[in-house]
Order: sequence, then C-alpha cells, then structure tokens
Amino acid sequence: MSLKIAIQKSGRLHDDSLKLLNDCGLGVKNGHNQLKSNAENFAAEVYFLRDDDIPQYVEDGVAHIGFVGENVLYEKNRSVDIVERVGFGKCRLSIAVGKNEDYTGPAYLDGKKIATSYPFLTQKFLTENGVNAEIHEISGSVELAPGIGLADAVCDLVSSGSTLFMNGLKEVQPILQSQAVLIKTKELQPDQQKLLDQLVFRIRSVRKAKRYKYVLLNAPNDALETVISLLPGMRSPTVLPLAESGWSSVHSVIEEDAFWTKIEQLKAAGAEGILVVPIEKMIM
Ligand code: PRT
Ligand code: ZN
Repeated sequence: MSLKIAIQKSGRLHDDSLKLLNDCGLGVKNGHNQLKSNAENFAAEVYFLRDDDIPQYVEDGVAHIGFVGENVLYEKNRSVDIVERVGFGKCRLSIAVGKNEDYTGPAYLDGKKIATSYPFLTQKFLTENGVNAEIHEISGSVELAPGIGLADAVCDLVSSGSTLFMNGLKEVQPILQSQAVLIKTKELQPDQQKLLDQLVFRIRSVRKAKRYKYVLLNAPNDALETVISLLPGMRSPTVLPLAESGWSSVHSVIEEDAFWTKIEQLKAAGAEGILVVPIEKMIM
C-alpha cells in the first residue's frame, strides 16, 4: 500500500513540487524520461504527468494526490478536494488588450474576440459580467493572437507582465489569482489518508520553517526584559548566562516579515553579536 502522488513531468511546477517532496524527506529522484519513481524513504510512488492531466488522474483515483496550479484545477473543473495551498507557481489569469486601447470595464469586451487557453474560466467571467464575446481557444502563444488579427483581446496567465508588454499588450482585468495546490481524490482508504496526513504535517513544517529565522544574540542583563518582549519565540526565548557577568545569551525565532524591524529594535535595546540562522524544519 502506498500513496500515489502526481506532479508535473517538466515545466514551471516540476522543480518546486519535487523539492517540496524531498524537503519532506521522501527521497524522490527526478522524473526525466520516466513515468514514475518510487520514494526511497516513504510509502509513495510519484507519477510524472502533464499538468493538464493531473486533475483527472486525481479525480479518477489513479493518483491519490497531486500538485497542480489552481488555474488548471478550476479550468478542468474536476471533482477533487484541495488539501493545502503550497505557495509556489504564483500567477494570475488576466484579460489583456492592446496597449493603446481604452478598457473601461468588462462591457468593453462585448462583441469582441478573446483568445485563450482557458475557455471555461474566461466564459465564466464573461457570463458573470453579462458580457457577450466570442472565445477563440488556442493552446499556446496566446499573446501573439491580437498581433496577427486573430483576436481583440487575450485571457492568459501573467506573472511579471513582460510577455504581454513585449507583445504590445496591457493587463486590464485579473480574473483569477493562482498558486500551486495539493489536491486529493474524494475517496481515500484509511491507510492512504494516514500517509497523506503525515505528508501534510511535513509540508506545513517545511513551509513554516521557511518563514522563520533562528536568532542568537547577547544582551546586558538590564536590557533582557525589553529584548525578551521583542522575541516571543515558539514558547518563550531561551536565556543563558554568558561567562562574562551581567550578560546573557538569548535564542529565539523571528518571522521573516517582521525581521528587519525586529533586528533594529533589538540593537536599539542593547543587543550585540546578533546571529541569524535559517531553520530547516519547524515542528510545533
Ligand atoms: O507540459 P505541461 O502541460 O505540463 O506544462 P504547461 O506548458 O501547460 O505549463 P507550464 O509549465 O508553463 O506552467 C505550469 C503552471 O505554472 C501553470 O499552470 C501555472 O499554474 C504556473 N505558472 C506560474 C505559470 C506562470 N507562472 C507563467 N508566467 N504558467 C505559465 N506562465 C506563462 C504564461 O502563460 C505566459 O506565457 O508565462 C508567460 C507570462 O509570464 P510573464 O512573467 O512574462 O508575465
Ligand atoms: Zn499544461
């Protein structure tokens, strides 16, 4: 009995999916030129598939779980459950028009032709906004369509925006924010559910660790109260006396977002010799 995990064979989600599984200790070899690979340290097999096929494989239970972009998941509209958002593959699905066009809102699209690889999501957006437009489905290089007279607008994935810019287009209407998600089939056997629970616990520990840094510093004892109030830590900071009397060493964790502000406040409070160390896993 093992957990069958689908990830993208090659493309933008492949490396991050594989890295996440290996950060979770599974021991999976890269899938170039193979359909599947056994995890060395976990009861799991990894299937390498086209991202478009992953929702269906998971719905059918051929794979128990899989990593796929929300854009693909909602476009395919398959019946699976989202277990966890995993933070990579961030992008948005947006309407874009010629850079000199005056886009005033969805009504602008009335009677226009829109090229997209996402006909289902595009139509959903049009319907929700009461717009009548013609959808022209193409499978790649959607951004070229307006330039060759195939469409008036596109609905495509955007991350930096440079592809649109280079093709004389501008993003005017995001219709979906997307990132990679872990999905699961509706019916899992109890043993498989147990493996999934273990994996999700590890994924959360790995992702949490990335958001935090381990901090060690020295502080004069009369500054300890302020320093400790700045460092709540997992429970509370560790405080150890230094060989030099009147000084202590303080160990704690700081969240990435607040990092530089905290460091400045700690220095102002009298902290010295501040060391910041990455954390690999964080088990709460
Ligand atoms: O072969 P397979 O079918 O598995 O792969 P694919 O070619 O369909 O997908 P791939 O590897 O290109 O993308 C996989 C997933 O990555 C997508 O489904 C999204 O969930 C996610 N993702 C994140 C992106 C982007 N960012 C992205 N920028 N997918 C595609 N793009 C493309 C976009 O289509 C456009 O051509 O990048 C271009 C825009 O990028 P910017 O930075 O110029 O705006
Ligand atoms: Zn694809």
